[in-house]
Amino acid sequence: PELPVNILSIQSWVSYGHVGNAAAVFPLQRLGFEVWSINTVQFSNHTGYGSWTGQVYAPEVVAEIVDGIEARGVLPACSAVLSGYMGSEGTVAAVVGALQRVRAANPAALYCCDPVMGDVGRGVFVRPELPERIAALAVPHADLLTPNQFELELLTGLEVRTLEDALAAARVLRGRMRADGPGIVLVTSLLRDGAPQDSIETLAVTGEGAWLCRTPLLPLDPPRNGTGDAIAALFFGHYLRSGRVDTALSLSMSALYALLERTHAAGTREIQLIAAQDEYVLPGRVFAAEPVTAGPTD
Ligand code: PXL
Repeated sequence: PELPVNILSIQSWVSYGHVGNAAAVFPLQRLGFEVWSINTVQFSNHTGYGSWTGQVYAPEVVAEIVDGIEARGVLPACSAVLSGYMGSEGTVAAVVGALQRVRAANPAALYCCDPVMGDVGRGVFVRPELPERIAALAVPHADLLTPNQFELELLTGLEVRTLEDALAAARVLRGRMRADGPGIVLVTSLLRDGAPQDSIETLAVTGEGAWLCRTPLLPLDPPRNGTGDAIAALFFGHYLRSGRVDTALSLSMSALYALLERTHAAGTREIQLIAAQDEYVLPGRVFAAEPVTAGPTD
């Protein structure tokens, strides 16, 4: 598509560091997108530090901001909606409400939902009622879903240990997404039986096929909050730019690897989101997205 493309991104904001919109907006802008960000909270820093200051906005603020955008007459020019961590049931409903207003103005608008719920090792870290609400309210409208392996299991109730398990679960999830859309499931942080040690994989599944991108495993400790938010933004952005899932998978994971490698080298708690800017458009080291053929692979 011709740039600039306008993306509505509804996520948290932090002043110091990079999670939520503070992890998603800049990579998307660096890829050439106009980002209309709506912040669901404004905190001093991410919650991984254990303490923070600031406020959670009332869910009604999302609709209020959409009112103002609508009053500019520009809503039909919004071609994509991105959502991430949602702190409450009210936020889930507010995100879906905003999406429906965008779609009323532009039925072709694509929705990428990052179903943030938890992670292997940490378990569910959102309020206990949220997974079911996200599954019921947001998933049916999604064109792209970016669960990690844990969230894929939680959403489907299926155990994911092998590549075949991951493919089967992703296909179950595809069946619950918007039927008129591209139906893309991106499984992140995949650690499966049979994969090489010291690597981590990302799997993209569509109605046309599946692709796997393998990158070297960097230390998972300390946790790099915001990594998932950056992945969803980079993958959605590269998909909107190229219209190709294999290209989007390869470029987004190559960019992500460069970002994490730089962060590891710097030894910082926060991801090096700004310093890695040149990697977003043209990653220095490109990891290929390999088509997944039927049957067990290594
Ligand atoms: O990365 C998800 C996220 C979103 N919003 C806030 C967070 C985090 C993760 O730490 O703290 C406020």
